[in-house]
Amino acid sequence: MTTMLTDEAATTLCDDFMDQGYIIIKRCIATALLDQAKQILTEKIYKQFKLKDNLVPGLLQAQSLMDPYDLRVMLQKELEYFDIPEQLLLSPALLKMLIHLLGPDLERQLKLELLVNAGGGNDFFIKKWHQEYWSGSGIFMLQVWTPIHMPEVAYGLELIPGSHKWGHIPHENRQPLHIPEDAQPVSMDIAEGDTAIIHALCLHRTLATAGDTVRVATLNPVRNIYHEKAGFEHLRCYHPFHFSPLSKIQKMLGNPHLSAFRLRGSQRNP
Ligand SMILES: O=C(O)CCC(=O)C(=O)O
Ligand SMILES: [Fe+2]
Repeated sequence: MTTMLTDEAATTLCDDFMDQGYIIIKRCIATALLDQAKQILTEKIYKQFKLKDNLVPGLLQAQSLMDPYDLRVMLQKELEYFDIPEQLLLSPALLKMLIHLLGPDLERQLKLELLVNAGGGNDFFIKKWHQEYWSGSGIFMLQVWTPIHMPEVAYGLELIPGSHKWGHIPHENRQPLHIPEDAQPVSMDIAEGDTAIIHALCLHRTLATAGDTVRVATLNPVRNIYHEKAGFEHLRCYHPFHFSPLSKIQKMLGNPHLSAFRLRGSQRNP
């Protein structure tokens, strides 16, 4: 069962977001949707490699049989094919929060990779402290981070609350040149069914899983369709997934010239 977000709770989360640079929305993703996502990933691994019909052993074996980055891209594409990212983002409490923060005209970034934290020292997957801004996200872009498979012993991300107010942090070779000594990192309190929304300037990093523990998450950057670009978003690929009444009217009018009387007396639907 997902919980509905009251207006009061949404306002509190907005305040927390301003203060901390991230928020966790609890129990906002339906279990059935997460189960569907797990099933899709398991079946893809099975079809591709004829590996065990079980997500975690399948993933662990698959990443030794294929370039681990290509594997993650392939799996995210499979989730895309079944429309999982969009269904996640349209989960009522999450959508409500996105609308509170960005307004109702929303698009999401495409062509990403699935985040699989499966041990190993590869620092491409076990990310060091970073701001998303370093990788081209504008500051009006929100990172929506959703665990799909997350056993209780697994960690989410570690974040530095308030670091989004430090501005663009100088960095070299994907590492901050300096983190203030009094910074107090926290491990995010997140479980399957929850989702995190992170500001593009909030410092965060991966907490590596231990042993055979595997954590799978999907990151879906979201922005307002009409916001000025503040990073290099124009070099990326987007899909609009939610519209305000004004945008719906504009679409109804059919073309940017708003042709006179286009729909007058029309029986056509839509
Ligand atoms: O899920 C992770 O471990 C890292 C996610 C992240 O921060 C990123 O992909 O930018
Ligand atoms: Fe990140």
